[in-house]
Amino acid sequence: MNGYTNQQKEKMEEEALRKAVDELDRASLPTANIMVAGITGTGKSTLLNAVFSSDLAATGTGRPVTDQIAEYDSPNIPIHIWDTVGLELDSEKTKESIKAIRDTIANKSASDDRFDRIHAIWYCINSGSNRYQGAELDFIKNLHSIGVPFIIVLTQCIGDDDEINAFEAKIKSINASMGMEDIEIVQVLATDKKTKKYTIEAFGLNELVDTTLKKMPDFIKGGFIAAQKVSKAQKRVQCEKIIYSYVQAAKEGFWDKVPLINIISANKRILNMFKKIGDMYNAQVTMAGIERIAKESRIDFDNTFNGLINPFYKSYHQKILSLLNVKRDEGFEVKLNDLNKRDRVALLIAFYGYTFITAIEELWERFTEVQLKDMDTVCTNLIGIINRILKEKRK
Ligand SMILES: Nc1nc2c(ncn2[C@@H]2O[C@H](COP(=O)(O)OP(=O)(O)OP(=O)(O)O)[C@@H](O)[C@H]2O)c(=O)[nH]1
Ligand SMILES: [Mg+2]
Repeated sequence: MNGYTNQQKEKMEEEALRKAVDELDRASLPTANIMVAGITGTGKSTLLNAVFSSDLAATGTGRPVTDQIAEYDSPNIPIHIWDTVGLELDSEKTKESIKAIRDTIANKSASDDRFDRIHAIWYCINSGSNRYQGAELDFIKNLHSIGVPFIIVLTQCIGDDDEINAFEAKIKSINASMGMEDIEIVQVLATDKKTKKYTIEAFGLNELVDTTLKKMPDFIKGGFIAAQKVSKAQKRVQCEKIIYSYVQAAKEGFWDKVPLINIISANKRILNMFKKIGDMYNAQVTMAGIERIAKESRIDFDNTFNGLINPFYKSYHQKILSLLNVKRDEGFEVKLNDLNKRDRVALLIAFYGYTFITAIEELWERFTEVQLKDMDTVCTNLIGIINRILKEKRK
């Protein structure tokens, strides 16, 4: 930056930092595109209802692109589903269907806009079918060649373990012989299976979510994690990432460098961070709701901020540090003494970020999907939980 005065340089730096944090605030969740394919009755709809919000498949706006594909989405959930319709694989008609499906997905996946592509394919095969050949195998080969992350879901796993494992091994070896060793296979029972004598509990959904995330491109993961309702662990990991991006911005000195931007602006950023965390748990809470929570709860940014340097609050301080200690290995260093303004803002953000995650996790576990869609219920209960957590921390 030659030819600029120091003052100009500083101003430009400020501008760049301000942009970066604004970007952080604005970034909304990307919508993940998932294709679910497989022959009729394998359990695609059952699987979708178990992984995503239950109203998605039932009330989603199904806009068939072709007669062979149904689309589902929802205004509240950052996911878009492509589901094959009535695939039989034996008939002549199916050959045309397969071509149409393949072309649709391939066209999307050639899109310049990476957000518009299909980000993962779940191909469902009934675990009891013991069939991996002929037209279906051709179809899989065809879909796989598009180059989208591909997972075979062995559905309705209620049969003999050894038989299912043998079937999986057979699929693996056939895939390997055809250059498709990158295909992951996950065994799933999407909903409990009740028989007269006993119930087999659902399993495998967590593994399906984890495997999908392992293969899915990074830029889309946030949307998928928010949309799925299976893995709380993945939601927490994602929320910690959100907190650390705000903490990082604070540590880089955003609040130091921008004149007149003080603790009040930091507070607003923290509210934005809460909103992002809320979105990750699919709790319908607007910015107005977040503001209500901040106002009506014991959340007190200014006092906490001042408490971070006041020796009187040493024990409080200690609690915040122990909260953050877990993260020290990942490079988040906090010095007890000599806390400058940046570090204090960083601590403030982390402290309330963790408080909010803990509160919303509790809400998410206790409440039904329907309850989580009611903003008043969400806000009122979050206020209660946050107050309890803050009271416990202050003891
Ligand atoms: N208990 C239990 N039943 C399942 C599961 N998956 C599928 N089923 C049963 O299999 C039937 C068919 O499942 P669907 O989810 O409708 O299958 P689909 O692949 O969507 O079928 P099409 O829409 O016709 O292509 C359901 O009525 C369920 O009874 C499962 O994970 N657990
Ligand atoms: Mg279906």
